[in-house]
Amino acid sequence: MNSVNLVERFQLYSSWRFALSAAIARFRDWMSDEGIADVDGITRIQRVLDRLAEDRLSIAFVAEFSRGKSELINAIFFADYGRRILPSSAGRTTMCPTELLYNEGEPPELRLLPIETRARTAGVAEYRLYPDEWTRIALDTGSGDAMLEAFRQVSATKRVRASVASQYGLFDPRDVDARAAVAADGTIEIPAWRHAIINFPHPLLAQGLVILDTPGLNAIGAEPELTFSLIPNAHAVLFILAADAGVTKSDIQVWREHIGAAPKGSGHARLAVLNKIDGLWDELKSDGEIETEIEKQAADVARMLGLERRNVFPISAQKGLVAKVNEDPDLLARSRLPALETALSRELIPAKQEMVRDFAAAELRNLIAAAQGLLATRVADAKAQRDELGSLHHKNQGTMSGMLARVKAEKDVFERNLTQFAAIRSVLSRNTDTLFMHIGMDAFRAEVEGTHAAIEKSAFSAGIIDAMRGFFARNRAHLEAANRVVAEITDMMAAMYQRFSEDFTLKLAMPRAFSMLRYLKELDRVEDSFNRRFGTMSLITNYERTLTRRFFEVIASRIQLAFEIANRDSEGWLRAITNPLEGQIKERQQSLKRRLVSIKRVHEAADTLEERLVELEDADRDLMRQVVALENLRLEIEAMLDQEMLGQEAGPAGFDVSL
Ligand SMILES: Nc1nc2c(ncn2[C@@H]2O[C@H](COP(=O)(O)OP(=O)(O)OP(=O)(O)O)[C@@H](O)[C@H]2O)c(=O)[nH]1
Ligand SMILES: [Mg+2]
Repeated sequence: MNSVNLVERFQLYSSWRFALSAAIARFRDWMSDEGIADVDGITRIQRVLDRLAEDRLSIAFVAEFSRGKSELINAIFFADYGRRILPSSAGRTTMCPTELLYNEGEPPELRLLPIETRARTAGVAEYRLYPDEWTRIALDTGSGDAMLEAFRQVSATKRVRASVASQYGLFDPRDVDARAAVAADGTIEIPAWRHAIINFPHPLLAQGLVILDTPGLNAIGAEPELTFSLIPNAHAVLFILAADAGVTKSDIQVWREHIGAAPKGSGHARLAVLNKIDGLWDELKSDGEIETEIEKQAADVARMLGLERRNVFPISAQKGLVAKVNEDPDLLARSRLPALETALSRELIPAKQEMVRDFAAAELRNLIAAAQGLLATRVADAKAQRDELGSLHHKNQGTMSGMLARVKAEKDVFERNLTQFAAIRSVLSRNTDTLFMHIGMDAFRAEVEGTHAAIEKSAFSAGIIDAMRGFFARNRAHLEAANRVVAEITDMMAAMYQRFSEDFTLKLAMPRAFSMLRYLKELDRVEDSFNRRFGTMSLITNYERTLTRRFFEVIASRIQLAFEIANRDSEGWLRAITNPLEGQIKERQQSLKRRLVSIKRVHEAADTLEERLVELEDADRDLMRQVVALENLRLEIEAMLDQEMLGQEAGPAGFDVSL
């Protein structure tokens, strides 16, 4: 089997991203040096570059406690350090969701959000904006021991009174098991931190990899950020079971409530891992017997999760780590870790590349076409002027004034049409107002407040659930209405473009396609997580009511983000469909003016004709140089966009859509 491992493939992907960015940056510099793009055009190119630079690939590890999440992260990503980077030990180890990432420009450090912040309604996402709310521990990346010591913080716990834990949403007095955990002095052990972010200059993290390690069920269920944001947004989620524990009820609960099926066509991978198969390596059994035993367990897992067998990966994270550290290829093969890495990289990276490529291609092709259109119009105008002046060689008063009259008439017709363009602009501006009435933030905030009020009012869980359902439904209706307006604007502008291309030989690229689909999908995704988590809830206690309120905060902030992006994208799109047309209209006006002036000048003093023609030829050569340079830049970018270095090997394991 060809096992390009995840790390190598991710590096290939990163270098592709850098090379594409470099080509786009050359395009941007050229456009700005030659003065071809307006400010908006440069901003749009820059936005593509920013997005490529910020591109992240996130992998979440989700499971009940002690299944080996942290060990697996160590084995896949950090074996090079020759030791365990993340703490992994028997019993509950990782106590808070832990993100490993690297933001260059920020110091290597561990950022810890105190558990006490759970007493307030603000979600983790909000706290991210306030660095002073986090406890920060500098990482001495030169010393392995110091780093290990720092990372141990993710396991930190503290004891608080049960009533305090309840206030944090970490203790449900009705839960028998939870009550049993209360000590004689009335205290209970809770995590010391709510969330940890490790800013760590590992090469993969520096290239945009984000790893999310999670604690077991109790903590996942209580942190809405995980349910509605971090887990559903991860590009890949690995769900881990342990061969020694089998598939327990709480494993199934984690799977059902937090992972389940990935939305179709989302490009998000969901893999199941059966860890700790080394527990089945019994020296008194033959290899065949062991193999049969592993097969049987993997088949059981597949059946219980409703997956195909080939989507379950039996591995030993621990032996995989040891094998990598000791460079022991036999043990590595036996750990079966490479098969998981191969599957993960085949699933994950091509899908990710596709998404980035689609976004960059749509925007760049549109920008390039606009630049080509502008140059083509300039070329055509220059030619018209040259022909005109050329024919003046054998001038006489008659042809001269005839020509003046013709250009004047052309200018008049063009300007009359501009008044029509102004009329369309005012229709466009009315449409734009309607569009922003639907997706504007004021309307959205009103929805949030209305839903809050409805939640507060209802005494029963059904009422609360209905209020939230209504929130989803109304926002969906807004987005759908916005979509219809976008379609109207598109039709109108397309007709306009066609007019100006046909009647006035402007070379225009068709308006960029746009719709609300992306934001509707995001809404679906959040609602999906909501249904999974709350769909079966029947009774609601006070404790759960607090929890629900907190969940709504996170749901609202996720959707708010989608609306904010929808607003920003809509504004960008409106500029993208109007600016090139306006730019070309202005150019044409100037060119008509120039033509009039130069005929007049030749008319008045015939000796300037030769000079004018030489000038025009120079300008023409300049234009041709630009056309060629633009074509070269276009080819270079297209070559990068087409580069297919990732998905070539014969089909992936072929995950069924239900996974
Ligand atoms: N035998 C065996 N033990 C493993 C393997 N992977 C992990 N373990 C052990 O299982 C225990 C739990 O591993 P962790 O990595 O801490 O598990 P976790 O899922 O991160 O657990 P929490 O952080 O508590 O949620 C540790 O003692 C590991 O050494 C494996 O492949 N084989
Ligand atoms: Mg752990």
